[in-house]
Amino acid sequence: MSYVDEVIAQVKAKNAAEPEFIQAVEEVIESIRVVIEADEQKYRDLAFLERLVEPERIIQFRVPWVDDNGKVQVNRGYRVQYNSAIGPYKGGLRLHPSVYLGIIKFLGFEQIFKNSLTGLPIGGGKGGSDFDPKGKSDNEVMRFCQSFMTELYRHIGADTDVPAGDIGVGAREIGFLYGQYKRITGLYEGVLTGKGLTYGGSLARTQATGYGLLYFTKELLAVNGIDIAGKTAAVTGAGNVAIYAIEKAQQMGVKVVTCSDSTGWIYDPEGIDVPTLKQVKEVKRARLTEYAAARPSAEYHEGKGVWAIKTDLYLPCATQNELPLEGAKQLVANGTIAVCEGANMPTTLEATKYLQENGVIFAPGKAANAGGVATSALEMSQNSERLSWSFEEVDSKLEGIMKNIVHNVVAAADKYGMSGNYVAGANIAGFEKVAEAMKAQGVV
Ligand code: NDP
Ligand code: 2IT
Repeated sequence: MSYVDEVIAQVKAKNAAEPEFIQAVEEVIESIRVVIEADEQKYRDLAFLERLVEPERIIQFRVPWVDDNGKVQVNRGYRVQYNSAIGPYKGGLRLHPSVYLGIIKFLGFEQIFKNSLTGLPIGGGKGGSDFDPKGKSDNEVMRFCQSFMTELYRHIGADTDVPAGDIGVGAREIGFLYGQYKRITGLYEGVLTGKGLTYGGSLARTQATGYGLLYFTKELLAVNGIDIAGKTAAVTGAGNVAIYAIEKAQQMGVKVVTCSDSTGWIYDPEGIDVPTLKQVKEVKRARLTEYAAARPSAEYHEGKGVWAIKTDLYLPCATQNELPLEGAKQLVANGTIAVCEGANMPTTLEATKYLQENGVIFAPGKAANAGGVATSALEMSQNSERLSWSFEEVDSKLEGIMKNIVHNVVAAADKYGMSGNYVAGANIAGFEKVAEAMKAQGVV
């Protein structure tokens, strides 16, 4: 059996109860097969892939907190410190009832290559909890965050591991987490990113993932001879990534007609109204039914199925495996030009393959959504030098980083004879830097 196949079989056997993790590893390892097989014996001798797929450290802990009725609740907290070859661990915290170790491992593994693609010195990590912020009061969220940090603080630091937001973690949660870290350690340092602007946050970090997705998509379309202006788009999700993807798309002359949340989706043929969406999701933390109630032009549909709407671009920005094969078939039938992932791994492996085989330009999340973590790294730089840059400065650096990623991804795919396969291009380009650093640092 080839070395690559051996390692994939081992990963499946050792992590059988973690399908998302297996999916993420299989996608990456399959696409770097060409690189490994060009020098197989060396990689085998170094047990290189076995080391790559094994997190440097997994921390799991109890998170007890008291709800508003005085009842004690217990959640499970995680931080997976995956790979520190090119910098301190960096990656978000996710609060969602679906969180278990396999989700955090898949996200941490993806983060290694994404962070490498940014060109900035950040390693891969991820954390979170099965706590559900929905329906909780601000005080309950605060008590949970304080308890979570009361364990996490001993494992993180501005030069060791720097968490940030992800699903269910935005400015409110980062504020509570930061306050508790500072209270326990006495350190006023850049230990978290996505902080508020009054205490060390960076301008443009809130917008960065969504804006970055559009800078990336525009450049990738341009490489393919297509102008983004005048196109129509479907976006899924209605959170941080989706909202700012829609905002930037509209600034680029793209008409976005959909968004979705965990209960249903909106079709608004006049174009999503961003101020209304922000009011419903950022201020009121309400359901999209409230968006439909406020917009006569909008239709609300229960459940999933945004892919039913015919648009030029499809930008999934909600969660993993939201786009199944059935959806991909519909997108191909609709004549969709490109699918660029704002979320992490929103497209199943079968759906990805179907889109690629049917001529749809497909950009994986680890390249297309890297703008968030890239801007987090810019926040770390500003914290280190104790300065803050203007919105324009951060935003123009972000745009430059995203364009650079496009060109590196395209070049890596070309170099290995897989032109147009941006999944392979992203995985190879991300892997090369990490591999070189790991080799240089010996067996650790
Ligand atoms: P938010 O919590 O702000 O928003 C998530 C959105 O997706 C919400 O609209 C939510 O619905 C919906 N959603 C979440 N889980 C599900 C589910 N299981 N089924 C259906 N819908 C769901 O998170 P973000 O916008 O920050 O994150 C979205 C995606 O982007 C994630 O995959 C995340 O990992 C990824 N990402 C985030 C980055 C960031 O900087 N924040 C950076 C790079 C990637 P509801 O409103 O009902 O909760
Ligand atoms: O998936 C991601 O890249 C994020 N949630 C952002 C991580 C970060 O450290 O900003």
